[in-house]
Amino acid sequence: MTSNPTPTDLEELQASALRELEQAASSEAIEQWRVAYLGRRGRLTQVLRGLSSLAPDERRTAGAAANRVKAVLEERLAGAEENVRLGRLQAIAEEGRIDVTLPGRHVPVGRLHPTTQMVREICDAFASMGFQVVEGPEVEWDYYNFEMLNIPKDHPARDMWDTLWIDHVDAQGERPMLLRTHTSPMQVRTMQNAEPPVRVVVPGKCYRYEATDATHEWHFYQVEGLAVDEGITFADMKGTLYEFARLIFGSERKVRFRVDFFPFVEPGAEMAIDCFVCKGGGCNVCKGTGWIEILGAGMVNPTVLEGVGYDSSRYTGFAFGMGVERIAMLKYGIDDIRLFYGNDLRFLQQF
Ligand code: FA5
Repeated sequence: MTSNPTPTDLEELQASALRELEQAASSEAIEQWRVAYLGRRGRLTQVLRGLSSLAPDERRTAGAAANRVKAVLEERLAGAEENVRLGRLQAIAEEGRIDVTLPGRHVPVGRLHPTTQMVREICDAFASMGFQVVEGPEVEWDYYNFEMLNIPKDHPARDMWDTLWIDHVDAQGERPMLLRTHTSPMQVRTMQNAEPPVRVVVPGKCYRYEATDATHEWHFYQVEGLAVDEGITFADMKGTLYEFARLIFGSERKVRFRVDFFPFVEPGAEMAIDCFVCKGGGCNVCKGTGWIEILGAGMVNPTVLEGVGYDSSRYTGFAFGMGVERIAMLKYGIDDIRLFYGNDLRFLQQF
């Protein structure tokens, strides 16, 4: 059928083409069919080429008929390609089908680290008494960590805090930068930035160049407290800390204050609670004494107040500092501080 196609020839060509297309189930088969009929050497293309040898009248009629066939074939080709595409999508959907009747998969939910929980509990207790929560830098200047806290260079009191120094040397050849050994530098920073009345608690991480054991870590958390105003007395400090101990350890707790020394307070004290395991009778937890020390405290030293520009004849205040992990150990009966940072889920999941 290279020339002179009759209408019957074209009808047959169309019929056989459509029959074959119906059998073509894959995109490869469809492509083969396209090449066989509509490709450059395809059967219909040849018919169209043959038209040029016809007389003009015949060419017009046969040409129109052949173009109609071409349009039909092209349309059905597009339809067949679309069907294959839809079939493929359907298969993918079937494969990834969601069975809504299956039981759900367990999604493990994280929780706050016990230290974080304890920090929040302690801060909440003081917030309920009107203290504001503030935070400060862990990399600190010697100036704030020691000097402004009434601990000048070469003072023996510096030995109370084994310090990790930062490798930064100033013009005098000294190392003025360190990892803060306590949260007390925030007493100074807070007072420098505010006029009394001041009531803040400062949770944060501290570092010490210390060998670790069951009660000592080289990094641990403290919560600092500071209250400065006109007329604040030692009795205010005792009342505040007593209330704190009862909020954290229960309303039955008794509290004991004994004298202690910190250069930035005068007088200084340590506070202990009666042992909640033996109720004061003496046991392992309290090492037979009936009391457990929980924090250092005292009236802010007038030297520190004057250092930040406060008038120490007008203002007085108290400050305190406690170890967060130690409080959590007491509260939950944990016997080794190293458990907090051992990354052992069996320990952490208990909180
Ligand atoms: C201080 O650090 C003072 N800044 C506290 C203070 C503040 C006193 C304000 C007066 C006024 P001390 O070195 O005792 O004091 O530490 C306070 C608490 O931090 C300790 O009672 C303990 O609970 C905790 N602590 C100290 N060293 C470690 C350590 N290596 N590991 C874990 N906790 C520690």
